[in-house]
Amino acid sequence: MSEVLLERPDARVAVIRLNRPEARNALNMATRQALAERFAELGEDEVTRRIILTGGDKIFAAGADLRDMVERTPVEMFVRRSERLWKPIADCPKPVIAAVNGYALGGGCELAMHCDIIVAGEGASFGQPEVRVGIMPGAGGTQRLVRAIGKFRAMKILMTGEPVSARDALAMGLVSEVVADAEVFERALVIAQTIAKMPPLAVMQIKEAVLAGEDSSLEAGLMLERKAFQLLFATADQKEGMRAFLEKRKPEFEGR
Ligand code: CO8
Repeated sequence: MSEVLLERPDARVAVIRLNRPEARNALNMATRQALAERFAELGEDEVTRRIILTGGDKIFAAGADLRDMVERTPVEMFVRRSERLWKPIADCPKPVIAAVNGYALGGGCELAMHCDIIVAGEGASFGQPEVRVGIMPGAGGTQRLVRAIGKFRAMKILMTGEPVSARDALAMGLVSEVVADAEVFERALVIAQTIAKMPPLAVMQIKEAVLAGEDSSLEAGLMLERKAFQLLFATADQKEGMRAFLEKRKPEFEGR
C-alpha cells in the first residue's frame, strides 16, 4: 500500500492523501519522497489547477518518523539532503489547501505551513514538539511559524512543545478557517472550487508575489507586485474578467 495516495474528485483538483494511519502519518523517507514526487508532477501538470493535502479524518501528520531517526548520525542526516524533498512542495506554483483533522505536529505542522490555505477541524491541534524528543524543528518550524504568528507566540510553541488548539491557531493566524471536524475536507474542496472559478494565471501570480514578497523589503515586494500586476494585462483572462463585469455577465476564464 502506498504511503501517499492521489485522488481526483474532479479533473482539475488533485487530492494528496497521507496514508500511514498505523504510524499516525509519520513522515518517513518513503512518504517524503512520494510527497515530493506528487508535488513535482502536479506542479508541472497542465490539467491540475489546485491541490488539497490531507491526512484523512483522524490525523494530519505526527511529524518526522522517530523510528527512522532515533539512531541516525549527523552525517547520515546531512547526506539525506531532505531539503530537496521539501522544495517541490514549497515551490509548487498551484494553490495548495491543507485539510487538517487531528494532530499536525512537528514535520506535520511544518508540512501544513508549506500550504497556502489551512482548513482545520475543531478537534485539530498544531504543535512543534521536537524539543520534547531532544531536537528542534528542521523543516521551517523556526522560520515559517515566526512569520505566521510572530516571535513571542512562536517561541512559546517551540520551546514548550505544547500543541495549540485549532481555535487558538485561528486566533494566532496559523490557520485560515476552523470548521466542524466532519466538514474539513468538504470545506477544502469548496475553497478549491471557488479558486477554480478564478483566472489561474492571476492565482499563480498572487501566490508567487506573496511568497517572494515575504522575504523581500517592502520596496522590492511592491515592485514585484507591480510587475506581476502589469503582466496580467497580457492575459486573455484580464480582458474577459473586466469585459464580463462591464457587460454584467459571468466571466469564462481560460487560463491564458
Ligand atoms: N514517528 C514514528 N512513529 C510514530 C510517530 C512518529 N512521529 N508518531 C506516532 N507514531 C507511532 C507510534 O510509535 C505508535 O506505533 P506502535 O503502535 O507501533 O506503538 C503509533 O504511531 C500510534 O501512536 P500513539 O499510540 O502514540 O497514538 P496516539 O493517537 O495515542 O497519539 C500522537 C498520537 C499524539 C501524534 C503521538 O503519537 C505523538 O506524540 N507522536 C509523536 C509526535 C512528535 O514528537 N512529533 C515530532 C517528531 S520530530 C519532527 O517532526 C522533526 C521534524 C524535522 C524535519 C521534518 C522531517 C519530516
